[in-house]
Order: sequence, then structure tokens, then C-alpha cells
Amino acid sequence: MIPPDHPRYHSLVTRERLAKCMLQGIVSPEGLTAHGRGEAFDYFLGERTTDSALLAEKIAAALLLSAASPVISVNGNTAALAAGGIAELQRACGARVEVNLFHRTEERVRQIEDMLRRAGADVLSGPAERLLPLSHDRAWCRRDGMFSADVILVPLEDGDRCEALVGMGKSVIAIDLNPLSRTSRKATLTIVDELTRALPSITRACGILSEDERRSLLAGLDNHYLLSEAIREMTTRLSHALD
Ligand code: PTJ
Repeated sequence: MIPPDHPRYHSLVTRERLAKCMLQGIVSPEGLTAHGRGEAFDYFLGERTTDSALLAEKIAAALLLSAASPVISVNGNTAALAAGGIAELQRACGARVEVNLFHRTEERVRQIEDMLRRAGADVLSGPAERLLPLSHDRAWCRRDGMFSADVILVPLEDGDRCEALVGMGKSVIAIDLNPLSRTSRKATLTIVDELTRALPSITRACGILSEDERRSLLAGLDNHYLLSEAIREMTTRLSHALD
């Protein structure tokens, strides 16, 4: 029982939810450690959406809306934290939603797809094939989903798939609180923000961006700048942490 007046109430409730989803098999045990790493970086950011993250979220909306075949890739942590947020973003940008797992079992795929459907998402189903140039199970995807997508949103990614997708000519949008990760540096666009803040922000931007705004956001896309700004925000906060 977590008392609502606990100063870390939100964080504790989120952990409890992830632990429950881990026991159900939706989140992998490794997903709990991934969440802990994310929490640490979120502390450095001050647990808020920075100006540069907000800019990245608007560019993400522009990329998704301008895509011919956008896909949102969902893993266990993403479903547990934000199944409803995924469904809302899908409604706002028209992307396909596809489950793609590192610790893949057919049972986990089915459980995560069911969770997303219960939250209102329209989830790609049907047989997956080993289509991505990867030696692990993230290679499994759908021909009419990730394989043929031009823009892919990958929240909480684990590394080399991002590089493989970019190598296939796709634009990859990562959501990752760690601006130093391989994913963050290899993605076309990285949103250094917490997933449950980033998704509604992208959804909001999808609803308000004009054609002209989209064009100018896309023309200004500079991932190196966005990552440098995220690192600058963190180091500035750290250097004043005890003031
Ligand atoms: O469900 P599966 O089997 O596909 O496995 C999913 C995990 C997350 C276990 C897998 O993709 C993994 O191992 O990921 P990593 O390599 O730990 O990377 C996850 C990244 O997401 C890390 O850089 C974390 O800092 C970041 N992260 C964790 N929680 C959040 C986050 N970023 C944004 N919002 C979060 N809530």
C-alpha cells in the first residue's frame, strides 16, 4: 500500500505497476533494470520535459504525420507504462502499432498485443518473419509493418535494431532518457524525455501542427544539437544540485 502523500508516490506506483506486469509476463525481468536506468537519467533531467525535448516531440509529430507508412514499435515496458498513450498517438497520427520484443516468446507477444487492444489500439497481427538484419529476436517483424515502414517510433530501444533500421533507409525516432546510449546516437531523432510525458506531447503536437510548421520542423532536424542540449540540461542541473 503506497500512501498518496508519499513524496515519490508517482515513481513508486509506476514501479509497482511494472513489477505486477513482470509477474504477469508482460514486462521482462530485464525490463525492471531498464526502468531503473531510465529513472536515474530522469533525476538528472529534473523529471520534466525540457525545451529541447519539447522541440524533439514536435519534430517527431511532423515526421509521423509526413510519413507514408509510419509504425509505432511496442515492447513490454512501453505497453506496461503507456498502452493508452500508444492508442491515442495512433489515433492522432494514423501509424500502425506492432509489437517487437528483445526477450521474445509467442506468449509475451500475444499478452502485449491483448493489452494494447484493451487500451484501444489497433494492433498489427498475423505471422511475423525474420526480416531485419539482426542475429537476435528483434529481427522478427511483419512484412506490412516495420519491414515496409518509412518512419518508426521506437520507445525504450535496446541498441542495434535502431542502427539496422536506419541502415535500411528508415527514419527512426527514439524515446530514450539516456542521451549517451547507442540508440540515442544512431537514431534519426531522439527524444530525451520520459515515455509517459513524451507520448502525450507528440499526440498534442499531431493535433495542432500546420503544414508549414511541419515543413520547417523537418528542415531544422539536428539530432546532434538535441542530444547536446539534453546533456547540457543534465550537467547544468548536476552542477547546481546542492545549491
Ligand atoms: O520487452 P522486451 O523484451 O523487448 O525488452 C525491453 C527492454 C527495455 C528490457 C530492452 O529493450 C532493453 O534491455 O532496453 P535497454 O537496453 O535497457 O534500453 C532501454 C533504454 O530506455 C535505457 O537507455 C533507459 O535509460 C531508457 N528508459 C527506461 N525507462 C524509460 C526510458 N526512456 C524513457 N522513458 C522511460 N520510462
